[in-house]
Amino acid sequence: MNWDKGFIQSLQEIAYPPELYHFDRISESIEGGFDNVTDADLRFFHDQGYLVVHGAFGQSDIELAQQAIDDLIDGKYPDFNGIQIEPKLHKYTAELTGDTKRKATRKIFRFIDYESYLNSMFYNQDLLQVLARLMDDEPIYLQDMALIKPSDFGSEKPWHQDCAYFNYPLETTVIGVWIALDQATADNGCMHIVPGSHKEPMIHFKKRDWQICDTDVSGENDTMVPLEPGGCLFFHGLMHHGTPANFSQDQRRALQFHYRPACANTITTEARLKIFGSEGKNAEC
Ligand SMILES: O=C(O)CCC(=O)C(=O)O
Repeated sequence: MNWDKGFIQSLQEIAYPPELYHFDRISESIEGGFDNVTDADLRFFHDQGYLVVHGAFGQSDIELAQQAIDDLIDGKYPDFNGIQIEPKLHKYTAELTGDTKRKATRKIFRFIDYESYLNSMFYNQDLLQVLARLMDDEPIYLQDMALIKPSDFGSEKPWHQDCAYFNYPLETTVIGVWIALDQATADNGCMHIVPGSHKEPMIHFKKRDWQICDTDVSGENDTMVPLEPGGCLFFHGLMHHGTPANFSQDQRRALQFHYRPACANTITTEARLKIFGSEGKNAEC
């Protein structure tokens, strides 16, 4: 494969209506890291479904996490197989090595049992304390991922709710924590959310992904969450969110950790699909 201009351009087709993402609103946020989270911020989270904390992790954390991601992609842990390549480049997977593999990786999942620094970030005591205050319970592991939006051709993650993928009753405070490892901007696919939407479960359809139908997205309330490296977004598992494509020259790496309250009960997959996909996962819109 030849990464020339023509090849990159061939990967830049926009597969969704451009009006699906708005770029004029920016989220509320607080400065000063986890220590500065007040009770009023907890109330804000429960009302709006999110909380943005700048300066949650420091420069050395970020550098170590970036190195850990490179190590995972480069194959430092021979038994680890949680790398997902950007869908547009699947057919070239066997040819990707070294820098091209780093450039083409879209997602890394279930790494905290392999990578000790990322494990220590998942279980960071200050982070867990904020989660415990938000949940009023002990936060328990649910999922760990690194979400990479490659420069030049990183694809969209359509609007969805994470709880549509988890078997918990609707009243469970599942929380996602999205930690920027690069500057996340309007141009390179920062997170977009709809504040307050965590009170509304939506039917998901099979379209570009398992997602909220494009015509059901509340575009006018779309709010961007730009972050500096080390900034962190807490978001409720029912928050409507998505990220547009990245055709900029800047890669956008992030960690996304999910936690559930210790007391959470589970529901069956069938019960979950009754809520989030009445026709099951295969209905199209
Ligand atoms: O980081 C992104 O691009 C968004 C990913 C996301 O929302 C998800 O995987 O649930």
